[in-house]
Amino acid sequence: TKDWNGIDQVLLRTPRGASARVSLHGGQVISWRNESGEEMLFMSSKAIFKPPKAMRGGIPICFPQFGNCGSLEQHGFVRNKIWTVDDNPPHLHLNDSKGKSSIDLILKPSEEDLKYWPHSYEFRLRVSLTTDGDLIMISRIRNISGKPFSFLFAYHTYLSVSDISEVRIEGLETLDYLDNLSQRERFTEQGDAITFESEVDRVYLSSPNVIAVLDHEKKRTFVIRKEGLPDVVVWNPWEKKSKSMVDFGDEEYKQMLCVDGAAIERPITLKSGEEWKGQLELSVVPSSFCSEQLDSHWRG
Ligand code: TA6
Repeated sequence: TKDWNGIDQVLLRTPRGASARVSLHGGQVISWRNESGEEMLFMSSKAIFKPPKAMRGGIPICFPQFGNCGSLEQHGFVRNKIWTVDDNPPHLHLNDSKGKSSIDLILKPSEEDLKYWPHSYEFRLRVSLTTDGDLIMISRIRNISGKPFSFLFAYHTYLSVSDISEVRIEGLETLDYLDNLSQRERFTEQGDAITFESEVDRVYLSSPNVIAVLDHEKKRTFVIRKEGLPDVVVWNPWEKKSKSMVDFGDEEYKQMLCVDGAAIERPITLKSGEEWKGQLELSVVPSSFCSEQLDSHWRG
């Protein structure tokens, strides 16, 4: 079902009580709860609700730019725009929503927007909850201008974790990464899993389409499955950086980890009329699933 909370948020719910809340401000998923009502995404206690600015948490969408490597505002502008509900999404996509609770949003540039990013596009976002409570986000970006354009993209996903020093990421071993903490210099991951004891801000390149984030204390694993998103951003600001952000509580860095399905190393170029699709699927499984089971169960 979908219930409107006021005019700018929609609550998706499954028959077994899982839920997701989507805000039209930025097309941002701001909550994803399991059947016991536990919140799976981080939202800072100091998040600033100043529509349409993105809030510190949930899943802001970064497009057409990632970071501040370009002429636009940090992470591009779509996360700071008001989206609208797309009542008649193209029929060919309806099979995406079989047995799911879904909302379709759409964003197109205004005349004002075209002044600072002169490319016409249609950005369709479908947010769905499966009957098992998995969260699926499908972005379809179509170039409707007369000429090609290129962009970067990320689902800036703030996962809620119990204690960052007890969290491991599996699936990024041996990959190259760009380190934002050293002028995006390129390194190769040597570890057998990514663990955290200080600020991390990296873009892992050409990653597998299934990543596991293990929360030791909660004995649960986030499984991130992606399509069209070759890179993975891993970010925790740690204590010093988070204290410098007004919308970040002093100790909250311990309860969050950004693991973003992204396309950053190689910009995506669309010819006129072409459409790009980037899909992210988030599930939570008991950590009793050892990696072999993860392999068969999730790596398909
Ligand atoms: O790599 C993730 C990152 O670019 C970090 O450098 C940090 O800036 C984070 O995104 C948050 O960005 P925001 O604009 O949401 O404060």
